Amino acid sequence: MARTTLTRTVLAAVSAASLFALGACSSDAGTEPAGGGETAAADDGVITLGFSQVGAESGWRAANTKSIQDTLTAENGFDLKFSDAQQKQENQIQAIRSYITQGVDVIAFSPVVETGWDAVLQEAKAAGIPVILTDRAVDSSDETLYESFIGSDFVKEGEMAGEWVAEQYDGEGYKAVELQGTTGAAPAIDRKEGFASAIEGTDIELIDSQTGNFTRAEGKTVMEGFLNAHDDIDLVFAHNDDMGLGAIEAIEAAGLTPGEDIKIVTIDAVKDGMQALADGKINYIVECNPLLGPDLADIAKKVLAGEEVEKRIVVKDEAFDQAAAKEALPTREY
Ligand code: GZL
Ligand code: ZN
Repeated sequence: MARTTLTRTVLAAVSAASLFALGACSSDAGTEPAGGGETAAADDGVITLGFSQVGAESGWRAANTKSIQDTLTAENGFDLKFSDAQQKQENQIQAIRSYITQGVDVIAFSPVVETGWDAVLQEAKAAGIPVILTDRAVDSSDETLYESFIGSDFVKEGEMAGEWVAEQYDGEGYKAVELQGTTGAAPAIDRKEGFASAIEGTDIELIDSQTGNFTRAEGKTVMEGFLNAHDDIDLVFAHNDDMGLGAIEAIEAAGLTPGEDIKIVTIDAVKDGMQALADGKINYIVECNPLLGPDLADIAKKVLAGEEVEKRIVVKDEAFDQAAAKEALPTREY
């Protein structure tokens, strides 16, 4: 009795071992090449992409996150690892380091601010993991630290807003205030620069400018401060719709009519902003397209296939006045 049992157990062990050995040798037969980071994805066909998102601070960011999560799906060949940094650079650096440790195939992120990335990007490069920038830029002078940057031209967006303001209001001695985006963020730095250059030479005077950190709540608080400090504000330039919507709340609470007593110009063109524009509470919005998922998926696949990719992919932006907003609203994707 014992013998039979013993025999069966040994046989089972032997066959399992030989199966294992077979398995191992067939993989030595070269079906699984040594494969560094780049080629690993090609083998099992799945691209593991680690994404560090700025946060969830605005309607634009929510639409941007949705575009990335809706596109980088399993059926589209991706295993997406996604983290939200609550607008803190140290959380993004931590997330990128964790993706390096996990050995993902590619890292992508939207840098909350422009500076302070060289060290962690050097670590990704040393680990042989390619990096793709989406939405916001970094100020690294070493362009080998990332494969491509997909995002809008923020200086141009600021210029488009300023040019419309100059066209509409030059010659009326307008006093303007500015709600800036997150301090140190590429869109905040560049939109400010673009707007200022476009109103140069007009009689429009920027009498105050402060960060509202791209959020509705902070935009409202800063606008309340502006209204307390100045009784001659004619126009608000907000770096995004959400801060503009906060400014509307403050202006209405002060008994004034937004879009008339105080004109409002913003950037993003998300649904809530476009609704306020159609309702006449905002006067002009420059679009900043958040639907970057498809471009990111395309660039990631090309990078891992070893194909050349463009260093800079500029996303096209439109602009809307009140009539155009009424037209566009029914079919807006975000
Ligand atoms: C712009 C993006 C900005 C949006 C804001 O591409 O980085 O961040 O304009 C968002 O709404 O918070
Ligand atoms: Zn810059």
